[in-house]
Order: sequence, then structure tokens, then C-alpha cells
Amino acid sequence: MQQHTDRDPPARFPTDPSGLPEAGRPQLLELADGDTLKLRVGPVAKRLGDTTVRMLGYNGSVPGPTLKVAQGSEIIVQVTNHGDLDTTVHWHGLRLENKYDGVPHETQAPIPVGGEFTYRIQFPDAGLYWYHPHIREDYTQELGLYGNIVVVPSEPGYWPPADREFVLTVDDLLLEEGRIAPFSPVETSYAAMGRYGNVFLVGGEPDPVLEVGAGEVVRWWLTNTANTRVFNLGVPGARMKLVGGDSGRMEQEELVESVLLAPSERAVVDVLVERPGELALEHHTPERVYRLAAVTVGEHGHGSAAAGAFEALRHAPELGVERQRLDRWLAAAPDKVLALVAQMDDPAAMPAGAGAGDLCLSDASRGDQRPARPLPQMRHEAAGRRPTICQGHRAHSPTRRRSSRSPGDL
Ligand SMILES: [Cu+2]
Repeated sequence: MQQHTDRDPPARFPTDPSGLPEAGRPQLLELADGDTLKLRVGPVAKRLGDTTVRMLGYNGSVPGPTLKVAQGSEIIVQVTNHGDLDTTVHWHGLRLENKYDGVPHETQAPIPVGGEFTYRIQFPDAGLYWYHPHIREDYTQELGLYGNIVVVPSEPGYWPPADREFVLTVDDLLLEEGRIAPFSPVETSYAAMGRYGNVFLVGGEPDPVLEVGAGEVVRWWLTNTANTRVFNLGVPGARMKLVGGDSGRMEQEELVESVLLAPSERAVVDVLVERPGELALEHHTPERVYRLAAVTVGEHGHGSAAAGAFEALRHAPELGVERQRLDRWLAAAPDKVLALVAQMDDPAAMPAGAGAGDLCLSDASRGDQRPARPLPQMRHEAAGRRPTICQGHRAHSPTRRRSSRSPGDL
């Protein structure tokens, strides 16, 4: 197989799905402490409505397998890269050893095409997390490299009771004339993380049907894997209770009409439908309503114990304690006030060689926006601009820096 590094990108990304294995449905993999998972990045042929496109999958599916693990456990993940360009795997939201967090050039060397890397992944916290690449997410994540992780709490009763559950990704993909719109092989297409799409995918499917029973409490584990789009999700006609988010359960559960999910965010919602019928998972914007999935509500399931407990809005005592612990810091006078300043170039006036922008940390406690003191290796002077002291240093070319990191990504 031809080898590429991110210094040597392919002339153009392949788009032909001919001869590729058809993308499968994501497996649910229940992994025990000490288990080893083999995760293979590779191209797949994905049917979307009446067209078939070339996408990328973990273990041959879009999304990749859903990992179900116990809180406090640890697994080994052996990643082999048979994709189109270098990759890493970032474990979004998990607290783990920095060297396994998949940040290219910073914590690990990129995994070249044909190469492999072994991760040791820990799950200290219950809740919903996910994994995706940290190189050219605008391309590789858009094409299907993402998967969910459900960490089962050690504490019984951590979550309220539910009758069934769906673990789903919500995403969008840009199709033009039946093909995925092209990407630049050398730099991020559109904004740093990617672009809006015109086809919605729920769990990798453009028009899925979810079956539930009337009177059941159905837990929806939702991850926004879109590169740019914020989703405003609801199931009109059903009752919805927000029970969890990015860091496990909510401190205070609440009944909601919809949940707003920015890219990378997660929500755990319990949905109760009282009568049989046809509903839909919808995305609402101020101007439009998009139908993402059909929800068929069958006759069965009336009167479950979970439905009886649906009205209760629970409080998480450990988060209340955590909040109290932080109160004294919130009440304390600051030792120093810092201002985070985003300095953006005017693209129309961008001088040759200048980057797209810098995220700078300035000392506002001095009463101005100038940095207090240059830090070693943190000084950056772009042509034609005043010097700025930046939170990161430009170790790589502007193209690689913009394409391989995710500003705002944890
Ligand atoms: Cu992430």
C-alpha cells in the first residue's frame, strides 16, 4: 500500500466505492477490564439513499463500534491505519494518560497509512464519551471515523430506570450530485473542523426508523459528531427528561422540550411516549424543522416501573458536594485576571505566509490586553502583525497546525 505522511498528502482523495466492502451496522462491543480491542481504519462503500459513496470506517462500519465498558476498567486498543492519510485516535472526554490521548506531534507520532499504534484507555467516569481522529477531522471524521463509548457506572441506581436504550450519533454530510463534496488534500476544507452537510445521519443512517413501545421510558444516548452543525433535538409528542451530558449524569434532572448539542457534545435523555403512533426525532432551527429519524410507537410496554418513576426529577448528591467544594473558590478574589483574545486575520488582506489566526492569552490584570511576559518558545511574530504571546507555539507549518488540531477540542 502506498505510504503517505502529512508532509506528503495524496494528490487527491479517492472517491470510488467500487470493490470496497459494504459498510456494516456498528457492533455493540461489551469489553471487560483488561480486554484488547483491535480497531481498523479503512475505506467502506456506504449506501445513502439511492447513491453509494466511499467513506471511512472503524472496523468496517459508520459509526464505528459502540464500546460498552465498566467504570474503573481499562482496555488496550490496537489501531491499524488502512485509511487515506495519517491518523490518531482521540478519546473524547475520557480522563486517561496524556500519551494515549491521540494528539499528533504533541503526545504521539501520527500513525502512518499501513502503521499501527497501541492505546491504553481508562474509564474512571461513568457516562457517554466518544472517539475520533485528531488529524484532518474535517475529512476523516466527516467520512465516518467516529464511535460512541458508554461507561457503565459502578454505583447501582446512578441512572434512573429505563426500559430500553438507543446509543446514537447525530451528524451531517455534504453530498453534491450523489457524491460527497470534494476535500482539499493539503488543507482543511472550510473552517477548522469542517463544514455543514445537507444529508443528516442518525447512527450513520440517513432515514432510520426507531421502534419503541407506548408507556416505555427509552433512554437516548446522543453524541453530536458533526464537524460544524449545532443540533437542537426533540421528539414532539413525547415527554423528554434530560438526565446526563458530557460528564455523566446531571446534577439536577429536568423536563425539557429539546436539547441543544454543539459539535462533540453529548446528551442523555429519557423519552416517554404515552400513546401508540408515529413520531419523529427532529432538529429545529429558527427557520426550519428537519426530520432526522422516524419513531414508531407500538402498543406494548404499557405501565412499566420506569414510566412510574419518570416524573421524579433526581438530584446527584456527589455533584452537589462538588459544587459546594468549588464555592469557596468562586467567592474568593482572583489572584490574576486573564483575558483570552482571539486575533483573526482579514483573509482579504492576508500576507503570504501568515496563518489564519491565533488564540492568545493576555494579562488583563494590568489594565490592558498586552501579555505580561513572553514565555519561552511561545513568541510568534507573523509578517506584518504586532507580536502576540500565544497559548500554543507554532511548531508546525500553518497548514498542518490548522489541519491536525481541534481548537476548542478537549
Ligand atoms: Cu474530540
